[in-house]
Amino acid sequence: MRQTEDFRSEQVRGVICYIGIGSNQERPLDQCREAVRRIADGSSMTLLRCSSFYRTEPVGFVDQEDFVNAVAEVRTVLTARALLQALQQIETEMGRVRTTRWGPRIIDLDILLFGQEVVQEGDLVIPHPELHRRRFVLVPLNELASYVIHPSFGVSIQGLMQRLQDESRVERIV
Ligand code: PH2
Ligand code: MG
Ligand code: MG
Repeated sequence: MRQTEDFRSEQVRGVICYIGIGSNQERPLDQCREAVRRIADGSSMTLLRCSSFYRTEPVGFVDQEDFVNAVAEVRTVLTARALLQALQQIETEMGRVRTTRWGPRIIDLDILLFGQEVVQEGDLVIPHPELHRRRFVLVPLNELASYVIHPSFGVSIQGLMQRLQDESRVERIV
């Protein structure tokens, strides 16, 4: 019994989350890799897996460079709010300056899913409100989490992929 509890406390504690990673400035692939490295090195979360990296057509504000996008799977004991702060700290340390919404960025780290939690608190909305509409999110997320259920829609990621209308370009690079 003791062994089981040790195992639970060390290995099973925390929530599995999916983080969207994006960049379209200053060697975007390197920026995305650097973000993954910082996620893995920090003490506040454990990197479990990372998707492939994709070159993607800009969505929303289209007159900007292509993005590189990926998704990281992490386990964390942080609350969703504290995870947001940890990710914003990485963005700031990597030189992110907040300018136009949907405009160019050196790094963007978005909480896509936080276990099965649904959060609606102004600046913190989980699942990410655009997740189901964006090919550049769903393609890498589907690599890691095709059977995971979107907690607001009750549909798997694979199911969202099948319903996806966005036809923008998403090409696997590595
Ligand atoms: N992020 C945005 C707006 N548009 N387009 C692509 N392809 N990839 C992104 O990460 C992205 C975007 C705002 O966060
Ligand atoms: Mg974003
Ligand atoms: Mg963001």
